[in-house]
Amino acid sequence: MNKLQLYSADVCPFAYRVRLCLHEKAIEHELIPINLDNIPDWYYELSPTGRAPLLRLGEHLIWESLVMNEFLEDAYPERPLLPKDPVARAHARIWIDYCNSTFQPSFCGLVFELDESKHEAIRTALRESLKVIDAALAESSSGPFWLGEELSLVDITFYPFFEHAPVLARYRSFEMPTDHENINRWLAAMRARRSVRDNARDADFYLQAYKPYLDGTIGK
Ligand SMILES: N[C@@H](CCC(=O)N[C@@H](CS)C(=O)NCC(=O)O)C(=O)O
Repeated sequence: MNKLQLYSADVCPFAYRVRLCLHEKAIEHELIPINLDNIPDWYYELSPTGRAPLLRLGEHLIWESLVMNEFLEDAYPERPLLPKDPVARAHARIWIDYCNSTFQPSFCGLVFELDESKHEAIRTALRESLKVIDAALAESSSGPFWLGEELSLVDITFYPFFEHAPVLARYRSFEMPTDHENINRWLAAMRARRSVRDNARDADFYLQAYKPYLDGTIGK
C-alpha cells in the first residue's frame, strides 16, 4: 500500500478523530497541515469538499471523518477499534450516528450560531444530549470507555468535541455540567490515553483559534 497522507488541521475536531484513529492503530502516515483560515487553492482543487480532513492513498481520496475511520478499520484490522460481534458493532455505530446527528450539531451549532436569540434553545439541546451520553456511559459498567475496557471508534468520534468545551464556556456561556460522573470518568480515561496525550491541544489554543470567529471579527 502507498503511504497514507492526512490533510489535517489541529483545530478541526473531525480531523482529530482521524488522527486518533491513525495513532491507535499505529498506522504510518504523513500529516499535511491545512490552514483553515486561508485554505490554499491547490487544496480546493484536490479535495472534493474543500474541507478538512482528507485522506489520500496514492491516487485514492477518502473524505468524511467517520468514513475515513471506517476505512482505516477495514484496511488495518490488526488493532481493531470496533467489536467483532455484529450486534455490538451495530450498537457502536448507533452511538457514532448519535454523535453526528445529535450531539455534534448542537455542539457546533452553539459555537457557530451568531444569532444570540437562538443560543438558549441550543444550550438546552446540548444539555439534553450530555444527559443521554452520561446515561449511556453509566451502562458501560466495566468502563472506562464507551464499550467497556477497550477504546473504540465511539470514544474517538465523541472525544474531540469535549476538548473544545472551553470555547463554549468563554464565548457561549455554556459550562459543561460537573455532575455527570460517567462523562468525567470517561474523560479522565481519554485524557490519559497516549493517542490523546500526543495530539491534545490546551484551552488557550482553542480560545485563540476560535477568537476571530466568535468575537465578531469574522462572520458579522
Ligand atoms: N462532515 C465532515 C466535516 C468536515 C468539516 O466541517 N471540516 C471543517 C473544519 S473542522 C472545514 O474544513 N471547514 C472549512 C470549510 O468548510 O470551508 C467530516 O466529518 O469530515
